[in-house]
Amino acid sequence: MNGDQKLDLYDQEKQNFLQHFSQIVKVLTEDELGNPETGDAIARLKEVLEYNVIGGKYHRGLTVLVVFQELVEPRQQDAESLRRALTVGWCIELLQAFFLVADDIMDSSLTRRGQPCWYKKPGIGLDAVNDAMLLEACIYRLLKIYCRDQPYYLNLLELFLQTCYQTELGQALDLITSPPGNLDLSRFTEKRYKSIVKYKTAFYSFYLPVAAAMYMAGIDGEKEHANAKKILMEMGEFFQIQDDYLDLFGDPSVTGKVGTDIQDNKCSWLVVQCLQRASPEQRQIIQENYGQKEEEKVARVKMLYEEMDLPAVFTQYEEDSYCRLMSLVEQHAAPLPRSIFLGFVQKIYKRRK
Ligand code: GPP
Ligand code: MG
Ligand code: MG
Ligand code: MG
Repeated sequence: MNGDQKLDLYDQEKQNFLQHFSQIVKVLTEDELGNPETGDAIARLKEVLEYNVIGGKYHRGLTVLVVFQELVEPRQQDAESLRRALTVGWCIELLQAFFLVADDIMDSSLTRRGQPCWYKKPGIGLDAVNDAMLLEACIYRLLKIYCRDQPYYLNLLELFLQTCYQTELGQALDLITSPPGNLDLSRFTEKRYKSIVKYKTAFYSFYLPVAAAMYMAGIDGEKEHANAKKILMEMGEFFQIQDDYLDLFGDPSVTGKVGTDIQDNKCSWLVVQCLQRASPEQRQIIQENYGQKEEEKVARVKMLYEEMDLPAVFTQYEEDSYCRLMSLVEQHAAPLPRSIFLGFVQKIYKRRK
């Protein structure tokens, strides 16, 4: 099966995946909604789920389902097993919602998925911190309800816990490399950049969904996981570089979010590339304008990036990265079918959101 057919598989499964969400909400809320002690909190949880888990691309969650179906023989794909794969897919979407609600507070973002960030809603504010933690707790409630009798239950638990830890380390690196009001351009190195994105994005967005499906299919060997990880981490780095590019050069009506990386003093791929190529005068422009909220200063940085042809540098990087990924898939996909990785690549390459 080639990448194009796989693209269809994601599209085909999307309706099925989305339809399962109402069951997820039901399982997480129905027993307690009428409880006189916690009923009000559960009603709040329902609202949090409906606002924050829906509206994205669902690539991570769908990947669990698609990869599971590719790894398990059709006759072993009974209704129960498929329901568990759908649920674990939703657990990854819950994890993503947990991270995004918290990340938007830390990044002072305004919009997400085309609507106001949850903490920006009237009456929510920093109560969103607790809502993020509730989203996280739901992951483990679902895993217990659906998977506790499965032989892979402990592997899944450890995988989710470990991935949370890695992502939180990555977020810590992201934050300490961008202290507000304290610009130090020597921090923005390629090396630091790679560590940040490996930890904050690649583990949870790429390794996690494929690894979860592998465990569910009974594939738990270290070698198999290390091979898959090698490809998926490279994809994760590529994906975050796109995210950084789109933060400034994407269309907010398509991405659903307005960029804040320049204002937030972020160690973005763009600023790292800019500094690698900048003349002393150009470096001075960054020194004077980066990491501040004034619109003119942000516009000056964007103008410099354009003068330095960074959009073309990005396009070239995208081509090179695609070739590198294809060769990694050739070398490291086995024993998994290549189509697993190719389908995922097709979903992200040349994306605009
Ligand atoms: C993406 O960074 C990384 C995350 C969303 C992980 C957050 C992790 C936590 C532990 C909270 P980003 O800020 O560039 O994403 P976006 O552009 O979507 O805001
Ligand atoms: Mg962030
Ligand atoms: Mg952010
Ligand atoms: Mg971003």
